[in-house]
Amino acid sequence: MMESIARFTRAIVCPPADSYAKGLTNAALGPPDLTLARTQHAAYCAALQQLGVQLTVLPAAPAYPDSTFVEDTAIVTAKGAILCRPGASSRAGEVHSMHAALERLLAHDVAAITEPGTVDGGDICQAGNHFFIGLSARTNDAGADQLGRWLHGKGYTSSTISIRNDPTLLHLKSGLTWLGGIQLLVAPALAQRAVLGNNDLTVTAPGEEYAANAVLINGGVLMAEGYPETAARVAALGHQVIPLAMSEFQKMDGGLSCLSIRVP
Ligand code: CIR
Repeated sequence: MMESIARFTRAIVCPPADSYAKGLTNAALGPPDLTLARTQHAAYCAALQQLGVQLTVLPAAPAYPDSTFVEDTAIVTAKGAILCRPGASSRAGEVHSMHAALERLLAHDVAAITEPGTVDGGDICQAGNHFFIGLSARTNDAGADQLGRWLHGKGYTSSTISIRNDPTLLHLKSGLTWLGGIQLLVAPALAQRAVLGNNDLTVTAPGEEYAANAVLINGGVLMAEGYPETAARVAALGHQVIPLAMSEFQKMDGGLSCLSIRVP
């Protein structure tokens, strides 16, 4: 039986650093406006707080331009946490500050993906007691194997989905969000995947693929603003949609889920 809700007490975030525009991107949407990115980040943090989430704010890290995308550095579950080993070499060092934060916050030990494995947290979609693990340019087979074994040891199940042939998806969660129970929000690129077949799929509206990355948290669904048809589809499922401006993160290939690690 799947857990049908996503409840979190805390979230870890990290504001964009001065070097933010030097991060990795294929988006071709132009350089981000740092001031606006910080304003959007602050609104994201405020939305989490309004949902009853207590924030742990890591100091901005100029040595790591992509460090605001904290989600890629760890996976935190109700039964333990595991540090990722990001697939982009420029991001490898981001795990150190996350490790220290998790050691401070969590009662249990923090495991780690080890060489030769690589895993980006953006490729990992928790759906109740099941985890979808994306195989991508960032998450390799060895990393997926390590993570799968760790999850199974905790009593979770997992399955893999390759997105390696899909240039529209950086990470699995760029195109996939759990909406509770057997509800999934998906980009069209994932709508025909057999591994998702036992679920109820809500597909993003044409031209609104970016809206597939959303966050179900404490009775709300954070969604990128500007995708009205998809927001209406999610609201029609009975969800409270909370729209947030994301333009400056989209320019750096980031989405809503990337900006926090949610802690049960
Ligand atoms: C990167 O390419 O790693 C960053 N510019 C964007 C990471 C987005 N993270 C995510 O989807 N989980």
